[in-house]
Amino acid sequence: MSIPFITAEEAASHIKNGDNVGFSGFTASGTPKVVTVALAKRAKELHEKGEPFKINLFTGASTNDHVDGELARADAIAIRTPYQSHPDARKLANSGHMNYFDTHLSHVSQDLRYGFYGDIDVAVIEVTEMSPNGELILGAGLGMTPTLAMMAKKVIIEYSSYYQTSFRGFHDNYVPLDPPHRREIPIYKPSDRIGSTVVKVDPSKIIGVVPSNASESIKPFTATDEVTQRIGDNVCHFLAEQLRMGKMPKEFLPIQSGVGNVANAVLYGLGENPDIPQFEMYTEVIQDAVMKLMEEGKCKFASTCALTFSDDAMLEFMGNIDFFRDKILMRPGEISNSPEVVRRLGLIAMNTALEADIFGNVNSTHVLGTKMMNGIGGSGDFCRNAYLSIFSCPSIQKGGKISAIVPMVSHVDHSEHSVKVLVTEQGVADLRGKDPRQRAETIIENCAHPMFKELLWDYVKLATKSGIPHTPHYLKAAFALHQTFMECGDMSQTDLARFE
Ligand code: 0RQ
Repeated sequence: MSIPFITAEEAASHIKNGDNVGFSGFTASGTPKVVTVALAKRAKELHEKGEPFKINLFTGASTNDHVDGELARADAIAIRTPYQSHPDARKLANSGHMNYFDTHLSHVSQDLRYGFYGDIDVAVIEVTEMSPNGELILGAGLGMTPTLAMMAKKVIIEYSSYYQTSFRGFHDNYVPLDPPHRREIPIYKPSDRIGSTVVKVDPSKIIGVVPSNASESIKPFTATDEVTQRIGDNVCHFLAEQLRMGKMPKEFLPIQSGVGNVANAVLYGLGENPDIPQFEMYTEVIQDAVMKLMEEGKCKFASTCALTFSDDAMLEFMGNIDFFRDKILMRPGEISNSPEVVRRLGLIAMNTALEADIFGNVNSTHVLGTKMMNGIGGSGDFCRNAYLSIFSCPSIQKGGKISAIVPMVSHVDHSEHSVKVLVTEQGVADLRGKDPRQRAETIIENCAHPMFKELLWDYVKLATKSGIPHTPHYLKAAFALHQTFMECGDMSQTDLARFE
């Protein structure tokens, strides 16, 4: 059968108020770029006429301005999961205008197949190639696409001509059977291929094909500053020391790294450190730094869900694509982040905290316990199951008005039971084998900023006096630093004496 080319507007007209809509991609990469813009325009027009129009938006992870930005500004999102990082979507979530539930990225595809969130009415999928029998070659990010293609009642294809070179062969599409029939995911090393290079979709479900030539619009990273650089150096020295001490196999272990400037700095640091051997990655996104590490021979292979390259780096990648063909596999998020595989491979997982408490609990998502930043993303998938789970952050924020090390985190994403190592620009706290009091000591001494050390020790003393010494907490004062920040905008003004 022949599949028609249609306009973005026509495609958008097939999406109805209240529909569950799934989008391809992971981070900005591989997400649709034109249908969503037409959809946002339609939503605005309907709203002007007084008609309701909101969709429930399911994606692999965060998206780009074309999806979260456009649809949030049009107030066209009722329910959103599993992750967003766009300022307009964040605003909508925090103002109560969008029901955002923040969930582990590895869970969403299976939650959809289990029927937890209802049917997928429409899937919008960016492809770089397709055949009339419905075989799709995806682009720079997979996310949940294989599950969406399988479940969706209707499919809209965005055919991207931006990529001048073929992505054929980079994808490893695999959908596990669901319980009680699930078997092991047969990945025993990052480069094991288990699935198909194509996603198959029933052509009778395809409404039409919309042409697009937009890039991913990913900006290059800001240059590493002193704090980020010191965090990166601390992580690298720690890992080199672990190798020297024999606490890690001499072959080293595959690396997972979150997104952002700290992650980039750590990766560059690993590249420059002569004590770190060549390594592989089993991760959810690879950023610009990884491309350089591959070219230098330091990173031998990367399994990922997306190529989250800045536009400049993507052009460089496309220019040299054959070099990378046997060095990268892109997989769906439930495989790139599979807890089963993460545990088997024994990853070094490196993710980012907003704040950590003196016992090692980590908050990666909620500012002051209530304001959603982005979401847990894949950090939980990796942290809980890694060989070594490392969290890093600057020790202070907002010019020292906020300490990232606090007596008790205002929201828990990663608990003290999973977090093994904490790193700030001040130093490294190795929490393994330490009881809560010992953890408090090493975190305060090694990770807290000098301007907050005394305050944190005063809290421990107060808590030890007034409570059970195993985990020294004094609940009346546990959020005193947060409370003071809310009252006067500066945690360092906290007066613990009033709790004596
Ligand atoms: O504010 O934007 O006004 O300057 O938070 O903080 O230090 O610039 O760090 O951009 O790397 O983001 C945890 C949010 C860190 C991110 C988080 C303020 C700070 C600044 C950003 P401004 P930084 P980053 C991969 C794995 C969770 C998910 C995850 C994240 C802004 O890394 O979302 O790891 N991680 N996923 O000033 C108040 C504090 C603060 C604070 C920072 N304690 N209180 N404000 N800020 N700490 C992703 C995927 O899964 C795809």
